[in-house]
Amino acid sequence: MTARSERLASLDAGGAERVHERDFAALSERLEGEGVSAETLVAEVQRFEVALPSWAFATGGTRFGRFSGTGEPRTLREKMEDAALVHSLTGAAPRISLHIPWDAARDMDEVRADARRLGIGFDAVNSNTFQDQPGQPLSYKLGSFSNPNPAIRRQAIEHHLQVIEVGKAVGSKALTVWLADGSNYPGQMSLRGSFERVRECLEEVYAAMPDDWRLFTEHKPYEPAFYATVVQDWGSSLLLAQALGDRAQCLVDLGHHLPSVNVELIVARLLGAGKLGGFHFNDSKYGDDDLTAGSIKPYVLFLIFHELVLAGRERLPGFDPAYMIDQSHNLKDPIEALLQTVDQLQQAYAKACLVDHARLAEFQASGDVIMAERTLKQAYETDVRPLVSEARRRRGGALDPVLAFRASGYRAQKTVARPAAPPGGAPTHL
Ligand code: RM4
Ligand code: MN
Ligand code: MN
Repeated sequence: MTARSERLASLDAGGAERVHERDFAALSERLEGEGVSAETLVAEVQRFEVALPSWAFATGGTRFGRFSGTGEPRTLREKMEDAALVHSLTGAAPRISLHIPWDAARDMDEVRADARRLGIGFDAVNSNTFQDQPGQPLSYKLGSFSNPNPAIRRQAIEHHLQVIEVGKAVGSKALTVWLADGSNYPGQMSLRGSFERVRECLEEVYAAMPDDWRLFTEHKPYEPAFYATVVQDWGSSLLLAQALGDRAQCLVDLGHHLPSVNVELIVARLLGAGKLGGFHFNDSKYGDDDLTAGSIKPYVLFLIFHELVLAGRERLPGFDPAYMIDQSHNLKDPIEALLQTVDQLQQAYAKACLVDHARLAEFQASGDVIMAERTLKQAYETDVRPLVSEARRRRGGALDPVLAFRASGYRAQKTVARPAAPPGGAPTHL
């Protein structure tokens, strides 16, 4: 633990508040000295919101194994309870993103009533043609939208139409499509034909969406396809979004890039094209590792937010990114990992808000490389934790959500209330 959180942990609630207030006052004074209003920044951080993935509340796994924790949610209602808790502690995660059919429910009225009672809403709905479901007539083993068999493509389209119906029922405003389609060996699949078929199917899905919805296409370089993935990169994703129309945009999952790819540059390109739809936040060292956002490359996360804050301040046409988390919690308590993630995102966002854009533009124009870089570092190296804690507090959240969660006894209580699901019974992130 850092000194600050150690201090907060060792104090009673009143003591922690006092330490926080002192830290916040000191930071505010420092910022005011630099001509920055702490109040304005707190208000900006208070407006930051991110959606929680329903599939991240149970322990994830790898193809080698899964080591589940206790008290994990077994039903959509239980996942929504956990989501509501994350929102109450952070004040920044008011919506859950559903994955169909993992979250398919018989009674949508009940789902809506649960959400109302818990005070949460619904974000983008996600389709799934990367697995075969029990009783499904045709297999996606060799692709869904890209499959040369029209009956398989039809089945995949029908699935997406059902996902849209679920989304309509809960009040979603977007559909995220990630396809596992691809091939493992040269010659297995027509490289051009497969892409054309994906585009054609997506056109039909796009046409079926309500007018106020957006469609997000999500690229990924490899896995499960190990030779050629149909929507493998942001270029493919952009081609699709451009072919579909104004309400189709690209979703950037931070882990869906090969090592050393410049993700903030991709974000800038998509922003420039008016096609940046949103994010799946996570972090990675090697591939689609789905680790906690900011855990491996916090500076990259900041640089991405810098592009976003800049685009927002410049009022770039069509700028309305959907912020979502996509993580797999194999080792950490899923709720703790999500609390940590939201905090990391709030910090990266707050730091990006601190960048002096006017000075940066001057240094860029005069070719002062060092001072331009220092302008970014100046913001990045500011300890914004008191500011983020204050924003959380004003939205009814906790100063330190992870510590508050541990003190609450929630997991122990759920361990009793939610005995382990039978094997294969609990849908989860793979
Ligand atoms: C994929 C991709 C999708 C997510 C699935 C579970 O790798 O990131 O967004 O829906 O995992
Ligand atoms: Mn994703
Ligand atoms: Mn992924």
